[in-house]
Amino acid sequence: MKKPSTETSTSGLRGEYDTAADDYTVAQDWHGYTPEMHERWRRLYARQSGLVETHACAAFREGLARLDCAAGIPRFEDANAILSAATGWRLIGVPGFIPDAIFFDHLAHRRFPVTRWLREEHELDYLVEPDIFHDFFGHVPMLLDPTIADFLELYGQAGARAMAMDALDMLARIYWYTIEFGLVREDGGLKVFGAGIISSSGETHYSIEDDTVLRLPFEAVRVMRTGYKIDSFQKTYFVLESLPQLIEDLVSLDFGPVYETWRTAPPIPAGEVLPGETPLGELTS
Ligand code: HBI
Ligand code: FE
Repeated sequence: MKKPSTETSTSGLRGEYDTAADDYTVAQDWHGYTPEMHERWRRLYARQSGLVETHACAAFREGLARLDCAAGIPRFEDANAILSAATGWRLIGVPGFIPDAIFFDHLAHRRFPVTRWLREEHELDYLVEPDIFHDFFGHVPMLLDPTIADFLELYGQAGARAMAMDALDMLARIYWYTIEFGLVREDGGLKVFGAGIISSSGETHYSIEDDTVLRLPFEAVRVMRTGYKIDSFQKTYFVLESLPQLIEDLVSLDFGPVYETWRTAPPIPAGEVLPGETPLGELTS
């Protein structure tokens, strides 16, 4: 497969698609990170970890604590020792966003692609592409949760069929509204488990605390029909009753007919409530 061409970067670590293997993996080269990069990681970590205590679900808080990665950019091999014992997952270094088919194949084999480079100083608050802070801080804690560990493998397995049925957009929305921007009800309140939220301080506050935010109960087909925003805070969040609901709802779903019915229909715009739907009220604890 032809690899996408990439722009040259200033860090010297960014977007090394030319040197990646056929499965898009690259060595982490942990010794290549500069003291400035480790210091930037510490600042990003310090800023987000306070919010984690108050706004993230228990699985995220526990996972992050187990990873013990406050002091600097973590080594994948250290995380892999913890992950392999806990859930059998393994981190692999990648140069950034990788093709869908390859991304799915890694997940189906319990390999989680983590971008190796760290955002620049002027991008601390916002980045459109994944970097190591988003991928590691945002995603890896949840890989220690048995439910999310199993779910991501199932998601990877589902990829080939979705692509064959020309319904990738529908499957991708499941990932987007859970793994990236998912909320879960916990102890009567609302907590964050999505990596896209928890790696952004603004969106963490917004998704949980803002009274005007549209929050709907998680319902797999509704999620698969809902378009999403990539350049602003989400206009709709879906709330799981518990993390296991994710697996329970999706293993019992026959994706084929759902894809067949909805794949050519225009998506429900983010932020829209359908007749008969009841948005969740204030759940903040
Ligand atoms: N590659 N590195 C990386 N990270 C992602 O989250 C990712 C990807 N490639 C494809 C992809 N996500 C999604 O488009 C699929 O979930 C559909
Ligand atoms: Fe992500």
